[in-house]
Order: sequence, then C-alpha cells, then structure tokens
Amino acid sequence: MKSYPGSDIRNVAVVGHAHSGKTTLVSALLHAAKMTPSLGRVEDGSAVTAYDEEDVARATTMQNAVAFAEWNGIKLNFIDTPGFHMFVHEARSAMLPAETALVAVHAVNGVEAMTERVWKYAEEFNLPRVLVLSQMDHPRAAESAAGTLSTLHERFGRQCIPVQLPIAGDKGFEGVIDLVTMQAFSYAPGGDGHGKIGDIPAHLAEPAQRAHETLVELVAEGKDELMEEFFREGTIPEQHLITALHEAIREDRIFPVLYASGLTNVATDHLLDFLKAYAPAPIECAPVAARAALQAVAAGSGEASGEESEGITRKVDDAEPLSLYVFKTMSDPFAGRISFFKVFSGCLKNDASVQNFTRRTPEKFSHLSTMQGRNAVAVSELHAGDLGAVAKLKETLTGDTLGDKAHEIFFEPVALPEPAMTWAIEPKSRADEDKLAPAVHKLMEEDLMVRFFRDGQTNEFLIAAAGQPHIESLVNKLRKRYHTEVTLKAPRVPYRETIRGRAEAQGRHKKQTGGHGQYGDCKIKMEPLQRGGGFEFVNDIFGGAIPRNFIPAVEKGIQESAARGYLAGYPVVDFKVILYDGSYHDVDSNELSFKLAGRLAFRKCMEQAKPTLLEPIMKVDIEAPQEFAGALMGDLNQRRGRVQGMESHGASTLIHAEVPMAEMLTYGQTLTATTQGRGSFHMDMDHYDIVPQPIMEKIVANAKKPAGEEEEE
Ligand SMILES: Nc1nc2c(ncn2[C@@H]2O[C@H](COP(=O)(O)OP(=O)(O)OP(=O)(O)O)[C@@H](O)[C@H]2O)c(=O)[nH]1
Ligand SMILES: [Mg+2]
Repeated sequence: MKSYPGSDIRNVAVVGHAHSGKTTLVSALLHAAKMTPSLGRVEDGSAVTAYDEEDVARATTMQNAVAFAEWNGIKLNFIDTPGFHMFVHEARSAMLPAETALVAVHAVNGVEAMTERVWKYAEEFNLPRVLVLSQMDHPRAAESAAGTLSTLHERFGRQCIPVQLPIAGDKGFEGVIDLVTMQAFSYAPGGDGHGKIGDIPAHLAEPAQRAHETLVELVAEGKDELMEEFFREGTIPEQHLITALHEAIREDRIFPVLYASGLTNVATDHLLDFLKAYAPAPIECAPVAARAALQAVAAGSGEASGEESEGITRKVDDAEPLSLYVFKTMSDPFAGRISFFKVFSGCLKNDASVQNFTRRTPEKFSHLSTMQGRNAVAVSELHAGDLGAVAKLKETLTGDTLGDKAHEIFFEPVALPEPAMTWAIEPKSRADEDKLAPAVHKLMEEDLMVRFFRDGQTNEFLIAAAGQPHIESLVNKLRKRYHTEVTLKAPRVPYRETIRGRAEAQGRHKKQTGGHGQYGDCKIKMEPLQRGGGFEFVNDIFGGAIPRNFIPAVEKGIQESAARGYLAGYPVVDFKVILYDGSYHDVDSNELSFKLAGRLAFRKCMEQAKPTLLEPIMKVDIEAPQEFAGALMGDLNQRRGRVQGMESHGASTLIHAEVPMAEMLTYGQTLTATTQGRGSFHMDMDHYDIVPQPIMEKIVANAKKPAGEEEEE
C-alpha cells in the first residue's frame, strides 16, 4: 500500500458513551471509503474494529482497535474506543496518538456520563473535538436532536456549533446540508454511504441560511480581518470561511456538530470529507512534549547519567530523528505480539533497527504494516504522523518510546487507573496450573491494567482488573485462546490483626531430651502503635539476662508468630514489643529455643492485649446521573459506607465515600443494575480500620485456627 506524508494523514480517536454507535460508525466510514465490500455489523463480528471474540460476544468494545480509510488522497486512521465506563480509560490512551477526537453523541440519549468523561480527556490532551450526533435514523432523532444540541451548549459551551443541518425525508434521515458550502447531500438509507449533491430543499432554505450566518459569525469572532470582511460584504467568501473554520477547530475555538447514521450509512462520505478538510493533519500540530534523559558524557558508557531529565519537544516531521510511541499491544496466539505505534517524528522504513529507549534494547521492525482491524496491511515506510504496527518485537510493550539510538527521548506514557477488583483464580487441573502464568502474562501484555500475583498468606493466585466483566472476559480468553481452565472465587479480604491494650508476659521454652536440652526464656511487654505503625522491637535488656546474640532470635520468633496471626490467621500489625528480661542456660540455650520463647511470650501477650481485626477501607468515587443519587447513598449506607462529600456536575453527581473493602467486592454489578449502566466508580485502598465486633466474631469463627502453634511451656 501507498505511504502517506504527514500532511495527508488524519488520526481520529472515536470516543463517546457506550452504545452511542462508534464501532458501527467506523464500520460505515470504512464502507463509504470502499475499504470493505459490505457494511460490517457489530453483532456478528463483521465490523472491522469489532474483531476481539469477547467484544463480539458482549457486543461492546472493551479495548481500542485501529482501522484506516484511504479517502480522496489522504489516509484517515481511526481508533475505535470503548464507551463502557469500566474500559473508558482506553479512550484516554487513544488520545495521545490522535490529533482529533470524534465525539459520538447518541442523537436521542444526548450527553451521557461517559460523553462528559471523554470530553474531559480530550481537554486534558488539548485535542480538537468534532461532534457527531449519531444514530440519526432513529424515529425520534429529528425531534430529539435540537434538545441534544442545547445540552451540548450547556455542557461544553456555545462553541459547539452545527456545521450541518439534517434532512428528514419519507424514509427518515436522508441527508445533510453543508452549512459552509450551502449544498445538500442526499443518500439512499442502507446504501453505500455516497451522497448526491443537490439543492437545499425549499422548506430548509431559511433555517439553513440562519444557521449558516450563525456559523459565520462564530468563526469570524475574534478574528478582526474576518469580522471586517463580514461586516463589509455581509458574508465571508467560502475559501476564507473554510480556512478560518479549519483554524478555529484546530485551536479549540469551535467544536463543529455533524449528523450521521452508521447503521443506514447516511452522511458518512460527507463526514470523511469534513475530517479531510477540517481535522488537523499531524504535521500541523504543536510539537509533542517529551523528555530527554541527559546522556553521560563519558564515551562508551552508554548509561544515562542519572541527572534530571530535561523537557524537550519533537516536531512531527520526517526530517527530525525517528521517534515512535507504542500505544497498544495485541497478543495473538498465532501472529504473536503485535505492537501498534505512532511515528511522532522521522520516517520509519521497513526492516529498520530501532532502539527501545524505555527498555534499552534494540528491536527489528520487519514486515511494517498498518492495521485494518485485526489484519495487517504491508507498507514499505511510515512517515511522521502515521499510525502503524509491527509483529514480534522482543521486549517492547505499550507505553514504550523507541527511535533513533543517537537521539534518546521519552514520551510520557498514558497512566492507567488502578484495578478496582481482585479475584482469586484457581486452575482446574495440574495441566492448567502449568499453563496459567504464561497465558495470563500474554493477556497482561495487551492489557496493562491487569495484575496477577500470588497471595503471600494463602498462596492463592490472584488476578486484579477493572471489574467483574473485565475479569470474566479474561477468563474466557484464557479458555478460548490458551486452553487454560480456571475458576474464580471472591478473593480474601486482606484483613489484619492488631491489639488495643497493653500486656506483659513471659515465654519460657524448656525441653530435656536425651543429651542437650533446649532452654530459652524471655519477658516482654506489648503495646499498641498508631495505625500504620507496623512493628517495633525495643531491646531493653540490662546486664546480660539474655546474651546479645540470642536477642534477634526472640525478635524473629515474635515476628514469625505475628505474621501467622492470632485471631483468624491474618498478620498482626501496629504493635510494639519491649524485651526487658529473661534468662539463659550455658549449655542448653540456642537460637531455636529463644525463637520459641519469643513466640510463646507473644501469644500469651495477645491473649490479654484485646486483640482485634482491622479491615481495609477504600476511598470510593462514584459518578452517576443525579436521579440515582438517593438510591446510591442508601446502598452505601447498607455497605457500612461513610459519605464524605457530594458534588454535582451538570446532570451527574459525584459521590465520595469511604467503604470497607469487604462490602465492595461486588459493587460493580450493583452499580450497573441501579443506574442502568450509567454510573461508574473508582476506588483505591485508603487505610485500615477496626472491624465492628459482631462482624469480627463472624470472621474469626469462619477462619481456620492457625495450625502448628505450640501451647506448651
Ligand atoms: N438504529 C441505529 N442503531 C445503531 C446505529 N449505530 C449503532 N447502532 C446500534 O447500537 C448498538 C451499539 O452500537 P455500537 O456501534 O456497538 O456502539 P459503540 O458506541 O461502539 O458501543 P461501545 O463499544 O459499547 O461503546 C448496536 O446494537 C448497534 O446496532 C445507528 O446509526 N442506528
Ligand atoms: Mg464499540
């Protein structure tokens, strides 16, 4: 395939609320550009960007997918992103390699929670936004569109301005009027997305003229020479208007609003034209910010000097040194690892050797390609600004920067949220156990949010991800792709134990067996420390009651016993031990004896020191439409949650609360059910707090008593 210079490329992140029609729209755009023989559907996996087996099964996008359209001499790269709240962080990751955010807003549902979220992301990345009111074929679209438009004004400002007017005919949504050129484009719904140019229907002539003037005025605003021209001539010549609108979009002074239907493929070729004419090309954008680690001057050391790195920028230009950023990794059981990247500067040739700066290793770029969904299309080179892909890099992962070895540079990787939910994952058989870790690591390559580890206490395998659907999709992939069967269990809450009172005890270990006996004896005091204080050990022995070399053994015995817990098998924390006395035997004392003595003293102290359980408390932020606030607060109450504050943002409410982790294990499901999928939440571990007595009693009763503790003296 032909390679396109940076002036002839548009990188568009397609973002919006779940089910607003993004994947269908991308499919329609590709079909309109004749990239596909028919209009692909999300439901049967024939939409180009809906190839992942789990995405198809759930009819929702769970991770970014890339496709391109060659259209009238340019290449449009689309990144189709998830709108479901649990995966919407992917949309944020898609903004780094894009120069335009195409925000799909369901014409009938209007602005929804994730519309606002992706808008914030676009603001954060300074991305020009093009709004498209989607699913215009809906029977109520025509009447709802006006309301949706005014919500857009309310939420995102009056810069959201229509550059089209929709045309409704006998068959519903049939076309659009271009308010710049004042031409009408009409379509056969269900066709190939190609419009016929014609005159503006008589009944729309006047509204179109008014909308045109509103647009012209807004474009001219703040531009003196345009204003003067506008007042002098009463209008602005078309070419001036096009240039000025392009500039206004690039500078976020105008967020144009268009109309389309993906499902019936109406007004899609015009959307492609619009993006070609008005979306910024990569080379037009401000230079990208990056960091350059200062290299050590010493020749041949090859090491970074460790000095503070300095902020620099790179122009999106073929003449600059090569640099590229990996924004996605796909782990294909057959093709292996495929890395998706954006060439930020320089020109990347097939078979190039490229340095991975993040991992300090060279990589070979063989079979350079550009992705059409899951299929790679070979290219011989990629110019600055283009998106491409390559298979079988050895070490490269998402977030890495690579480039010309002589010009080290780092682009800041897009940060991901912490996983919100952890589950225990149990292999079904011995064979599954062997396959589990390598398979999960493959999945982790394509999804950096996933964590996989072993619980230090229970030895269980744990997997952490964004929420239940996320974990379930991972389990399905393990089965289908890697033939690894597992079962999921609710994870153990990492409780801790602590003391609330002081205690004092003696631990004496004495055994007489045949030859050498064993003898160790210690006296300790125990007292609580502040939350987070951990463990403190004070040696207060005077006069050699215990020889110095045995004191660490006492400490070790206490620590080992504390790690195994006293009440319910959870580690004891936040306490201080003072070793103040003891005795020893010249022949029979050894390290083991003092360890056992320490252990005995600790357990005796625990009996008296009012032991109790601590539980992790999560800081939870919940966002949902206002009408659900009452129900959500009631539910939080039932979960022993403490609401810390509430804010309202337009039609949505943000609730901040602190809730015990034990009560949040299945919160995702409840939230989805309560808010009809319109709420989202995020939580982070905040602190440990004492478990209320009745709950503690239950946990203790359920816990197996730790085995192997000697009670004898
Ligand atoms: N009537 C109509 N239905 C549409 C249109 N576009 C999408 N749909 C339907 O709406 C549902 C969601 O469409 P998708 O294209 O998957 O929406 P999405 O925005 O990609 O959704 P997520 O990936 O979950 O964020 C599907 O059932 C589509 O068939 C449209 O233009 N008209
Ligand atoms: Mg989708």
